[in-house]
Amino acid sequence: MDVSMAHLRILVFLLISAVMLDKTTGQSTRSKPAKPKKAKGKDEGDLRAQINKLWQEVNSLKEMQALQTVCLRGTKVHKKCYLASNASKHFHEANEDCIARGGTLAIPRDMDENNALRDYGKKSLPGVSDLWIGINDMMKEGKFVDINGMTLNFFNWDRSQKQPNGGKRENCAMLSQSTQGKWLDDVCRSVKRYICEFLIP
Ligand SMILES: [Ca+2]
Repeated sequence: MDVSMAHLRILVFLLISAVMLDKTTGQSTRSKPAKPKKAKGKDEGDLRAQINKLWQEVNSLKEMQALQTVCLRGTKVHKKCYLASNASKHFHEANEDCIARGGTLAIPRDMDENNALRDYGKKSLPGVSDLWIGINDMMKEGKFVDINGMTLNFFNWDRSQKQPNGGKRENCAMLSQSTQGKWLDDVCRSVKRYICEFLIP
């Protein structure tokens, strides 16, 4: 946090300096004999390119800072930030809310992530059992994929309850505290709490 804040300040300073320099050179060229047009155009182009590059860096640092802020409130696991929702929503609304914040519904990709998500859910949403995760079989019954339609390599269904067992009626997956983090399918229009995940660069 401190490091990127410092970076941000330096970059903003450089940016202001570059703009000032642009003004000064702009003024001084007036008093001097006019340079050939082509060269002046090139200088301006270079300066503009440099300013654009600085802006890009400022923006990417801002993004990183935003993610770190998310993680200050949420929790950081491996290369992900988890942040619990404040409200209960339908599966689609829940995912749209996560996307609007720059993430997606949490998708546990292996047992470590699943356990981390379960533990974070227990801590941040006490008393809440069921959480939407970014997994569904809306496109093809029985073929569960992630929120982007990509194939999954990890599943954690509650086989003791023969999950998923909802057929065409239940196409969205949830992680349940009452089954120690195992997954169950449910009706996508039912309303649940959820956790968003954000990938950290
Ligand atoms: Ca289904």
